[in-house]
Amino acid sequence: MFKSLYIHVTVVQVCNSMHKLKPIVQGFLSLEVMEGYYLHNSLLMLPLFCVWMGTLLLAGASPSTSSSITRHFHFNIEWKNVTRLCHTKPLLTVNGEFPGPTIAVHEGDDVKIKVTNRIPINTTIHWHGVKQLRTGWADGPAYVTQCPIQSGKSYTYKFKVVEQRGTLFWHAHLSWQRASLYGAFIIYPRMPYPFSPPIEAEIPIIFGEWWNADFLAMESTMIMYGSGPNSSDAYTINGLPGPLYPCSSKDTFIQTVEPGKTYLLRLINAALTSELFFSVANHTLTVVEVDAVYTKQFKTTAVMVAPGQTTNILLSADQVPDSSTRFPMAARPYVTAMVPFDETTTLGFLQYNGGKAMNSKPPPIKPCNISSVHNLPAMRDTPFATQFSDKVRSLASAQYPCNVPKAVDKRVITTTSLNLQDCPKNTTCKGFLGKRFTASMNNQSFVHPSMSILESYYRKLSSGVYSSDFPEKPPTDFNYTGVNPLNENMNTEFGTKVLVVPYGARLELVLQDTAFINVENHPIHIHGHNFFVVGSGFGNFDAKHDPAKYNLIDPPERNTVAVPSGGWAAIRLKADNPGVWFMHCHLEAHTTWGLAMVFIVKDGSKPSECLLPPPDDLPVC
Ligand SMILES: [Cu+2]
Repeated sequence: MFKSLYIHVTVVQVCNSMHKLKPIVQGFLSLEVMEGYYLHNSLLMLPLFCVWMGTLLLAGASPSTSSSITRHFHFNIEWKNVTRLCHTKPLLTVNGEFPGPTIAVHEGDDVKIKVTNRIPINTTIHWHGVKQLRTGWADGPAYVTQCPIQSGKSYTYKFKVVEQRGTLFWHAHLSWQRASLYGAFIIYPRMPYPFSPPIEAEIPIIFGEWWNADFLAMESTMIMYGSGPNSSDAYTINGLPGPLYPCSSKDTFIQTVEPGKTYLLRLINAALTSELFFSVANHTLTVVEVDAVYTKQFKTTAVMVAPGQTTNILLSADQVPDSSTRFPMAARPYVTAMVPFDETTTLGFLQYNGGKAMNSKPPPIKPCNISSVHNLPAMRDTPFATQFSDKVRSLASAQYPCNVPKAVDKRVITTTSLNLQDCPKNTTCKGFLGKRFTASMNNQSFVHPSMSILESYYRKLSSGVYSSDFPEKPPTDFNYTGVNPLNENMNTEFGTKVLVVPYGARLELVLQDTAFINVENHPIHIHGHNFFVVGSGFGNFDAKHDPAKYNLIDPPERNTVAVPSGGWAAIRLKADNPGVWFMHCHLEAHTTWGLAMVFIVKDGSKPSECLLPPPDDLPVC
């Protein structure tokens, strides 16, 4: 059950700059951890503290020394029977856990996660938001940066967490497997938090979805007939739907808190189909971080978190509970689509300690009162979602500067569209109007090749795998958000087109929603880089006037942007991570339909600006 964990300690000393550290002594420590788990507790912190103290002594007691450690984990991908809503079904899990185990590391750590595939189908795992500096081989999206891990095989993801701190998550990145294969990825900072109240405890709150039916079979049906996904049967908080669903009261998340203490809630939206609103009854929430980047603090009654996004909030247990000693917390969708939707609410509870003994049953909740009780915005409250997004600003302090590119080398404008494709002859199509649902960027519907794009790029075998001609603007100008959703809807082209940019290029990407089928909020996620959301708005992007209104002082730095429904978002990034990077909608059905693209960042001139060679155990197709 226990296996040895080797900690590789690099003792460093300060060079001229605070940031340039030079190794002077190397050593090894070992301790025991439970296989497949990382326990962030005093057992691990004690040796780390000792190493730190030793480092201080060796390096002349400089306060700026740090240590680098290798963290080992083992993920077994396996089926496990799980019951929710009185439905028992085999679920894909990591080590039999649902949600999967939390990965917790420190900023600067080397991470090695061995993933063993113990299921009869292919799989991969993605470390969502980890930049993977020069280590694209460990990023995870199937057929983009690696061939899948085949049944019975293992692959060890090796990477370093460089200058990132906060809440991220991991999830499967092949078909719809992430519906149950997900968990928190927490990076502890090397410096104290830049917010003041002492934190009593840190609580991951992972939102997910539950289908009574087999979601992988549902995906196969979607692909075969061009149809849409079935709505999920429940939303979940840490895998638990809560008492508003049939046969579900016992599966309710309850968090105990001490009156007067402050807690850090790490909100993660791992759901597949929905942006979500979240609130805690009677409590004000303080946002301090999004997508593992500190923000300016702001208070809010509720949070909007899109699939692929994370949000850290402070919650003070400063209210007086009634005789139930509990306050409900709730999440339900922020809906912009017109298609049928899971419009249910997942509920958990904040249990105040020191109140009377915990009830065995949660207090009765009247669904019709949820909105007033929990500060939850109405499901179509776009004004709230917009105001919330507009409040998110980078901290932009001396210690945590906002390095937004002030000028750009290239602007790429791309539509993010849903489309209807004419039904091919002699086939059955079950999308709207008897056609096939597709989705596209600049009218290109992304097709996964049958081998890894990164590998074919690295080995210069691109022929037949991808082409380097992703269009840098829409093929035709039209009134993107004003077209007739059905009459003017257009067929797309299918292919694997990539955008190639030189190392260090300062890019601006304008993501333009369209009205085809319906306008909709698309959470666009970029691999390998964070970006800055410098502008957004409703309607069509105006290249003449909108850039003048950009925020180039403290725009939010993120890995996933919720592009406004019927609007646009402009993001900037410095392409300083050589490799092949996926960019896609984090609404899973939209990615299945092709709302995705790939960009390649070429090597720079220095060795430190080049992609590392592939690892020996890289899976083969
Ligand atoms: Cu989308």
